[in-house]
Amino acid sequence: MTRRSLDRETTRDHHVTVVAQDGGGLQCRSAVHITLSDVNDNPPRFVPHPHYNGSVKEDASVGSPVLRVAAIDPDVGINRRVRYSLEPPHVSVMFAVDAVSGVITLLQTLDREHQDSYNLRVSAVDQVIRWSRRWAYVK
Ligand SMILES: [Ca+2]
Ligand SMILES: [Ca+2]
Repeated sequence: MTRRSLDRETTRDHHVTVVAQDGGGLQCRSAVHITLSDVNDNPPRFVPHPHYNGSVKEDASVGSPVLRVAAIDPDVGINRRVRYSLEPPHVSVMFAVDAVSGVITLLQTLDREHQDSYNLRVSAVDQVIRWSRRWAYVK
């Protein structure tokens, strides 16, 4: 039993001393080391902020990187492994995001006179719970 809630991301290891005492006042002590295991209690968070602006020349070749989005998650293991995807209805035939790296690339040739900006919404998911949805703007 704890007197207050525990947070692995704040303090992972706790050292406590357990004292056993008999009716005559004799006692012994034991040092106990407790390591907290992780639970998925933190969402991914885009850094440095959830809004990105990118630019790409209209003569860029297919496959060119446009920008990279990045989200961090303070949990450990699978609870911090972030995957990226484009969110409907912003799934685009013009751009794709790499699920692991967060790099947004060009899928088709551009024509600025036809369309000069695109808005994309990228989600970051920590593989357990869909926690965080953020926007990335690509122009
Ligand atoms: Ca997490
Ligand atoms: Ca955690």
